[in-house]
Amino acid sequence: MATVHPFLQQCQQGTISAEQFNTWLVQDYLFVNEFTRLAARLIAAAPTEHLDTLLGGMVALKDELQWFQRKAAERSLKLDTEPQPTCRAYCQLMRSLSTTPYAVQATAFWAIELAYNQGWQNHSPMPAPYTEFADRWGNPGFTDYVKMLEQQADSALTQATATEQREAQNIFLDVAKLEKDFWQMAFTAAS
Ligand code: MP5
Repeated sequence: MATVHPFLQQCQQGTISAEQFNTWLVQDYLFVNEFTRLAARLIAAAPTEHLDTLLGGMVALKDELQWFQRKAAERSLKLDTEPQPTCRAYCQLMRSLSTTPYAVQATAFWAIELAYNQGWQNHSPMPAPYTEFADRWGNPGFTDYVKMLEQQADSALTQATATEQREAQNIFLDVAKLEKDFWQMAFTAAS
C-alpha cells in the first residue's frame, strides 16, 4: 500500500534510523524539485477557474523547497546528489505527463498529493524530530487542498474522453506503486 509502510510506522515509533530518514529526505527534495515543474505544466494547461487552487500550491512549494534546504543543512546533508533508481523513475513519470491531456495531469497531481496527505496523516502525530514532517502533509489545511485538487481532477475527468479516463486510471495506479517504492527506497538505498 502507498500510504501504510514500515518507514512511516518507524518514524511514528521513533525507531527509524537517521541514515534511512536522511535518505528519504534527500531523495524527496529531488522529487519535489521535479514535482514543481509538474505543477508549472499543470498550471499552464489548467482552465481559469482552477488557477487559484493551483497557484496556492505553487506558493507552498516555494516554502517547501526552502524548508527542505533548512532540514538538510541541520542534518549536514548534501542535496546535489544523484537520484536513486526509484526517484529517477518517479521523476521520469512526471516528465512523461507533459504530453498528456489536462485531465490526466490533474489526476496524477491529485494522486501524488493524496498519497502524502493520507500517509503522514495516518501516522500522526509523530514524535520529535519527525513531528513537523507529519504535520506538513497531515495537517487539515493540506487535506482541504487535496480535496480541492480531487474536485478539479473530477471535473476535468467528467469532460474527458473514455481513453483519457482510462489513462488517468492507469496513472493513478502507477503513482500508487511508485509511492510505495519511494518509502522502500529509504531501506534499500541506505546501506
Ligand atoms: C509528495 C512528496 C508530496 N513530497 N514526495 C512524494 C514521493 N510523493 C508526494 O508532494 P509535496 O509537494 O511535498 O506536497
